[in-house]
Amino acid sequence: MLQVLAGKIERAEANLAVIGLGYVGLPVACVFARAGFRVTGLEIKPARVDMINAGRCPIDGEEPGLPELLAEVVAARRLRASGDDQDLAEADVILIGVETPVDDRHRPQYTALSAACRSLGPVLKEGALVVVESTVAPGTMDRLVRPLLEETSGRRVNQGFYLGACPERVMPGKLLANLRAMSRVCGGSTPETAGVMIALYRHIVAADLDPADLVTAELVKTAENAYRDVQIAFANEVALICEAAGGDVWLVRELVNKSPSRQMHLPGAGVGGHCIPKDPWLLAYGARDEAEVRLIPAARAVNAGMPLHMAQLVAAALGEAGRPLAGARVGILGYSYLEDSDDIRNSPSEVLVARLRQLGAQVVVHDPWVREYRGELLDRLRGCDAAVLMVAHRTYRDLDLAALKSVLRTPILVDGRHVFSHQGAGRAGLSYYAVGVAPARDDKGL
Ligand code: SAJ
Repeated sequence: MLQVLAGKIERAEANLAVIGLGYVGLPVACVFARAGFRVTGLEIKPARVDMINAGRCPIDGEEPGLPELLAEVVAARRLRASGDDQDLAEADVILIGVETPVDDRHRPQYTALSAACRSLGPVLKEGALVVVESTVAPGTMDRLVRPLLEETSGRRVNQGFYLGACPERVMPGKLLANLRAMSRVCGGSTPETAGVMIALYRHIVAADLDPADLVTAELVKTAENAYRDVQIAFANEVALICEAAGGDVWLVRELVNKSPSRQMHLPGAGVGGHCIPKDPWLLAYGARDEAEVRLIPAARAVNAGMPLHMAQLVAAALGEAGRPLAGARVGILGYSYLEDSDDIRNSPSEVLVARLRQLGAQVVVHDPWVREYRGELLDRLRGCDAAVLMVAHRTYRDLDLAALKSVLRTPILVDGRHVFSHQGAGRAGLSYYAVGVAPARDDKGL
């Protein structure tokens, strides 16, 4: 059966279905449709189904090429969105790209993934290949997806259907580019299944396609993001030590990275987004109760603490100026989680704003990329007692600090992303505080 499927895939004649038409599912549905496959997209939100079938892209933000590609493949009737599970019955290959968040106790929430399996199982075609693209904790394919599909389809894996994990490596703003340019791990329920997955993804991926088993695919994706979180946490911890020890973490980082095979990451105001704050917990969950996991939670705590550290820097700066935080007016520059992005998921600024308000400050927010916070920056910050740089948007790099000083009630600038400098702020008459730079050092101007 698998060889028959392999032939249909080679010839792009296999019927494809994608469950979940979000950041992951929609781009992959479009590029497989462009590659010649007939693709049915299953989406639970009716408004999204209608938008897609009208050829309109439901994803916010700038996604170069995606709106045009979507319109093209819908017009060519190669991609159709549907809310009806029965439309899965004809699919030879089904990709699942639904959300896999963690709850406030950092445990995976597989409601959407389980629902996708339960809706697919009863109509799963004999010999079909099911590939999960969502990021899942190691062990999830074998402990949750396989049994659910076997139970609801009445078929056994590697006999009545085949199973794969091919974790997505998408990045908002580069969805189509990354899909083609980034390598993928094709984890199969058998080595032959991994081979068929490689034949499938070869239609849309120009980079390496690495065969693996299911758990390896799960481990790679969660480990690559946990790696980044731990690296950022190390940089942040060195920043905190520099503040206490009278150092400048940016100078320290520059010199450390001159040492061979050192790549100290960027310290800053926090770690947001849809991947990095979540995937380390998925990796940790894979240890279950067998392996002791200490570094990953510790790194998460360091990074989650950085927005609170920003609140401490603001309080210290106001204290130096003889103004209590309670009742002060604080201006936040940047609300998205990443520079030049409108994505606010897990934004560090959200944590800072809540903390400052909890401590009695009035807070105003500016962000040229986020609809509700757009507007004239200097107008927004007029009368504030501190300006706090949280996101290194390009537009902030050109900010006229003298003009900023002229509208502030108290001339304080707190820099969470090393966009400005002590010298530049000083020339504009601003008191400058920065993550990783000791205030005492500022006085010496070393
Ligand atoms: N951040 C730091 N210091 C750093 C790097 C990032 O504080 O040195 C912060 C950012 O400000 C942001 C958060 O971490 O708040 C995440 O930034 P990110 O650059 O990791 O961007 P993401 O969240 O979009 O991560 C994605 C991930 N890609 C996938 O999951 C497929 C990640 O694996 C990539 O490494 C990352 O893009 C990338 O390299 O750009």
